[in-house]
Amino acid sequence: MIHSQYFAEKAKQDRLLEKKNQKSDFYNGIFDRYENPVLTRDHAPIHWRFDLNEETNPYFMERLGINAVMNSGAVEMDGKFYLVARVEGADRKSFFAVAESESGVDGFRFWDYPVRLPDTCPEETNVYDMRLTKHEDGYIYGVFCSESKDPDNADLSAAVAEAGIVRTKDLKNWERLDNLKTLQSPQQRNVVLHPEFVDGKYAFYTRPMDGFIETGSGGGIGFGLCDDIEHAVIDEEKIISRRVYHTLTEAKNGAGAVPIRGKKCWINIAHGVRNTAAGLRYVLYVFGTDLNDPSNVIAEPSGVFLVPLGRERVGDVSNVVFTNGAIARENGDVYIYYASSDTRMHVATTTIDKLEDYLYHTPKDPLRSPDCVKQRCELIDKNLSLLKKD
Ligand code: BGC
Ligand code: BMA
Repeated sequence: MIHSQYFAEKAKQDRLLEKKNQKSDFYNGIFDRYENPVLTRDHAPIHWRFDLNEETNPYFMERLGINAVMNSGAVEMDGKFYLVARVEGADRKSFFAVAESESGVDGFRFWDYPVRLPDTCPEETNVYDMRLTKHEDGYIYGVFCSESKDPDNADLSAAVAEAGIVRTKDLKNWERLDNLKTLQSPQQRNVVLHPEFVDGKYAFYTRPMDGFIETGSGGGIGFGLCDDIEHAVIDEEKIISRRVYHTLTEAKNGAGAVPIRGKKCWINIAHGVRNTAAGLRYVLYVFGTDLNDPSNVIAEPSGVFLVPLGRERVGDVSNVVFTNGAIARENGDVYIYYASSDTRMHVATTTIDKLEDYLYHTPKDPLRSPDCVKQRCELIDKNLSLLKKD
């Protein structure tokens, strides 16, 4: 017998899943935010969490809780929006699960089962943050962080982060390939596969790091090529978006969503991290690279693109926004999926034209307060003389 409480919980969840989402009154002209998150722990199917049988679960207790739904890869297939979310169980282990929606801003529903990733690395303990790349070779690749305990370090928390690689055509059957090897860097997180061949090779954005948390000598977002995607090895990583003192990338930065092909450049939405008394603060920033050479940064607007605001500021890891997926449609509309505070998923919408206007017409960071004031006064001068004329 199904426990009667199931029907009450199911009705509550159906109301949540049917809730329409609307643009909020936030305005910056660059993107729109929405009132509600698009995926939360409350979106996780009830049959993932509870034993529905009254005999074996008389109190209708949650047996395998879900703690958070965050950092999701995103892809469009046959006109529908798909997220491969990082779902974190009550046991702190993350796994991947597909949720689909018709509108891209509401109605996301998880499939009945999570992704059953081929289990090829016995030492792998946790997996998270998958980037989905629709590659011109015809596959959808998933590149994610594969984390294992560091066997050579006595510290219980010491871990090793590598980039795992899977591929699929339908988000249902996943083939696992070798983890990425980067000869210059012992650890990798935030690795992204570029959607097109570059010089006939597979191109990856990397994030060289010396240790598990500290990037150490790792100077920023790297770029490297490899011949064989089934046994991917990158000999050389070139740093394309650097960490810079007293900017939003000072502590570390990493590639985020798979770059979007614009009219003038590749649009890269990445994250930057700075250290504060309250811990690491993660924000999003955007840069543009050459359409013919994605390792060459040609547009670098100053400052943050999207920061945690209001309710987004608080969660399991507060003061964090993180993106690892965006969808650009044929008509130029862009849906940026971002998580707040390692807890829930949101969407921001914009267009390729707006992103390129932002990239090319936002002034560059002059890097020093006096120069920033000069830059702002130029804007004020221009505006005040226009206001006087009118
Ligand atoms: C967590 C990630 C986090 C990373 C670095 C991992 O163990 O699962 O969410 O980004 O550590 O702090
Ligand atoms: C990491 C990322 C994310 C996470 C962030 C903040 O380094 O890989 O998984 O959102 O830290 O905790």
